[in-house]
Amino acid sequence: MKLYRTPVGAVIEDREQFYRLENAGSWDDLITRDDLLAYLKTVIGSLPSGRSFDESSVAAPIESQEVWAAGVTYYRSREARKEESKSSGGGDFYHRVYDADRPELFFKATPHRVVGPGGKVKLRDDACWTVPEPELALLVTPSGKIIGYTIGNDMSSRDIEGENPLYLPQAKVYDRSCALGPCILLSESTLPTSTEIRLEILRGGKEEFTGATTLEAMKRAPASLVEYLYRNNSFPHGCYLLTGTGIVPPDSFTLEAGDEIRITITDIGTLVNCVG
Ligand code: DO4
Ligand code: MG
Repeated sequence: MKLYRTPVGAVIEDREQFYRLENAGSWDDLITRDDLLAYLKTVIGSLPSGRSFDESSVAAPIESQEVWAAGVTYYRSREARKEESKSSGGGDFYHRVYDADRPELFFKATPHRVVGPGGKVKLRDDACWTVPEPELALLVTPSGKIIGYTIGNDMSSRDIEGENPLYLPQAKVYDRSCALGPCILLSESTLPTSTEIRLEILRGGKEEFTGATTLEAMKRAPASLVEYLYRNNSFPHGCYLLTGTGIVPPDSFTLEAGDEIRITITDIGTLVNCVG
């Protein structure tokens, strides 16, 4: 079952039928429920359904949630980080965190820094090397339960991050530095390791970069990332946790204004954003 946020309320997709959820309270009320999937299964029977809905109106699936992110959870990310920070002496940090019990977790965005499907992600004007990071995003309730999954883009300024690891918040957190959507895939079980994450970047309508990975290549379990994030830390509205990137374009690549970024994750869908 999938859940979309639209200007007219939540829309449920179930077996190719769409249901508009009325009088369900706020988006926050809905997505902080530990029993959200079971709840929607019970109410869906009484809702009118249709075979389509206006997908162009879909918003980012966020109201008051913080967005956090994990880093260096894939070997490919470890290697990219080592390379970009070798002249600053930072390479060793990434090597160590990849092998450590404690993951790298960092604050990524507040809701106003997040764009939804079709929204424009931004390049910092003081950065010259920026890439999208296509990541599986976990939806976690206030109690720490993972109730769903969406697609996240952890936009990253690699020159700022590479200059000094202490600049990470500036490389990662700025207006429109994060995209989420298009929907929440609600599931009580973990996603299969065969789940594919695919990144396509189009420039002038032509493919400039494409790459793919699967969850099998992720070094850490989503539940373990959440367990660390929730240690001594509370999330009254729940949160999103991006689980790290396993796809990094070659070092010669940087995003340009007008590029189209398409991120597809099996069973969730495709998140499309332009750079602007
Ligand atoms: O350590 C820097 C950030 C890494 C990151 O965002 C990722 O691996 O996805
Ligand atoms: Mg990342």
